[in-house]
Amino acid sequence: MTADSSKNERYNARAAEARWQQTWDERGIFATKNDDPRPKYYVLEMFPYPSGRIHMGHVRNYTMGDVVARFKRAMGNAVLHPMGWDAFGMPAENAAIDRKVHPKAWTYDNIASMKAQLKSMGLSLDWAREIATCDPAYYRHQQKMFLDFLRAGLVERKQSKVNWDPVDHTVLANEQVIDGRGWRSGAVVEQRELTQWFFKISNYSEDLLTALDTLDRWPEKVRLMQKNWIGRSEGLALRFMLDPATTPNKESELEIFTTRPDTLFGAKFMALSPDHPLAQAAAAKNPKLAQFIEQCHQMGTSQAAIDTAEKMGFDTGIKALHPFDASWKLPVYVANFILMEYGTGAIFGCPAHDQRDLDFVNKYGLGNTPVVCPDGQDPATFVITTTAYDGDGRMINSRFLDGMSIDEAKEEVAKRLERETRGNRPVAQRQVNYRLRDWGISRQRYWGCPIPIIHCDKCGVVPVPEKDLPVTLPEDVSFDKPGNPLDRHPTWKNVTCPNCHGPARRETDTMDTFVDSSWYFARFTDPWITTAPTDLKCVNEWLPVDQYIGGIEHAILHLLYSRFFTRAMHKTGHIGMDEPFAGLFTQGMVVHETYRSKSGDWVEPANVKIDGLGDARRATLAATGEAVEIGGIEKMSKSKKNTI
Ligand code: ANZ
Ligand code: ZN
Repeated sequence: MTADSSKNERYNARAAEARWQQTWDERGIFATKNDDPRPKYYVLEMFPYPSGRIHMGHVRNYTMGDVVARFKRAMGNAVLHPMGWDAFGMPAENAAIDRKVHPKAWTYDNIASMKAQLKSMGLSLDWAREIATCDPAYYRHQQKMFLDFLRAGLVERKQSKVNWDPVDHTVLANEQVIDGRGWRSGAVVEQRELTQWFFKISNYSEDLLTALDTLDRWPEKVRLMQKNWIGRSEGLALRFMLDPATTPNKESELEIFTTRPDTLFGAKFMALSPDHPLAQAAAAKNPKLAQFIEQCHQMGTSQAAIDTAEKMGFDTGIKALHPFDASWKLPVYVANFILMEYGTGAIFGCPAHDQRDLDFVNKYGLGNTPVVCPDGQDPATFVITTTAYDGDGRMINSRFLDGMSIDEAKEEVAKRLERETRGNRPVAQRQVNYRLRDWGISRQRYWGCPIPIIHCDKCGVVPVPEKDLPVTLPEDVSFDKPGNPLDRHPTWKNVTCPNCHGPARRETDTMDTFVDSSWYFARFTDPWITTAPTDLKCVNEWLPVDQYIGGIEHAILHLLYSRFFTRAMHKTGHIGMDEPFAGLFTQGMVVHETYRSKSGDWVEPANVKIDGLGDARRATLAATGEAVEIGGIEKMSKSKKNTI
């Protein structure tokens, strides 16, 4: 082939693709009709946050979905392949603070440029269905569903300990705290007590767990992650008697939760969460204990913080009586590794068979007695020193349980204590506990969906009447101070109570942006309907999504929230099924090196100049020559700016 002919035959992408893309647009060939009689196929990629420019992670994700869409179209399906924008969230506010642009202007500018980029990829998307979650035409329906969920008992307002991100000045859900740090800011999260709105996802703990078995086109790994997150435990709630002579206010009993009632004869101590009422009562009379509790509060209460912190306790002087031997007294400690939010916030500690308990007794010199002996070990010589034994075996040192298997011993203890009553109630009851907590959705931020609630001094919490929806965000807001601009706005929050017509205040918290993404896949099936969030016929014909594609980082957050939201929509009549995604593919993560300037700010790869190789590799700011620190290779993300 001569140089000339190769030039002539070469595919001119710039000319050819633009021409064909324009033709596709003009003919609307990727627009999908809801009344198309062919078999329906819904392929969806997780919609992007409009951060400004698409990155390689987007390219990978949307290409995969596009291949599936084109294949299914070629196979004769009516294919739904829509695109939209997960458009609320903090980066827009941060841009407003840093660059004095309005979050709305910033977001819509970004949408325009990213849309142009996606279009230049030639993706076969139905742009007629485009939605942006920051559009009142979208979020009005979300407000309507919030009110429907409230009426259905799926929303609750309660005071609770929350994860407070001191950098982003907002509350984070448990799922958004990773290793004790805010998922976006990376700041160490603090604990605060606030009144918040919660979605009662825990109503569905069992259902969300068992239905995982039906998701046979989901990666096993994601199902396992959700299973562990839901964290079902079968155990016993057991009321220990207390020696009233030792308690602050003559308290006479303490209820604990255990998954190992078989180990009761190995008990060495009891432990209370620092937030347990009995701990609080004791602290009121003991300043040293109060000080210890204060110290515990400074440590994060995320699981990771608790698991890694050194075990610490404070002996309250209170004594508990062993349920099978009232002459056997156990010291009651307040301990930093007991969570108030799980079980009853109190435990009995069996150090031989639980590592946390063993670390604890080894520190406070309380000793241990093994009560489960592994097969093949001589019970006479079996000892535990620094590693607890949590495996199988036969019961030893356990009176009437000796010789039984663990399961037999659990059953025997449960049977005996269930039969026994104190104050007309059984001493013990079988109980199933879940680690899954309700989803706190209140955020003290501007750029989110307003929570449609009015607070009246006379009437309390009053839902905004449906005829007044949407509650829209005011546009004249200032970002010159930290905190929530809605709260500072001179007039927005002042309203009349829909109930008594007296003066009242709007709720100024907005919804977690994960609410926005919990139902957008349903809205795509008919994004035009104004009278309801969904058209029931359309949504039930298209859903569940046949093939959903996105990052594994959403294995718990978005995918669990969406499964909950679909159930809640089902209950309130907005959809006819429980599971939104029949097939799930989690694409691998696109990664890149990270860079930080001297001042600690993340620097985009495009602004970095690299010299040298191997150990001699050095990075500088291309513009100024200032040295830049080369960090780890991490998932491309807007927060670390390591995107190309
Ligand atoms: C005695 C015992 C002996 C336990 C033993 C374990 C091993 P999962 O499986 O996670 O549900 N626990 C109960 N409530 C707690 C709380 N609020 N904070 C911290 N720990 C708590 O584990 C349940 C076990 O975790 C319970 O069983 C309890 O310790 C502890 F050899 O009781 B166990
Ligand atoms: Zn009122």
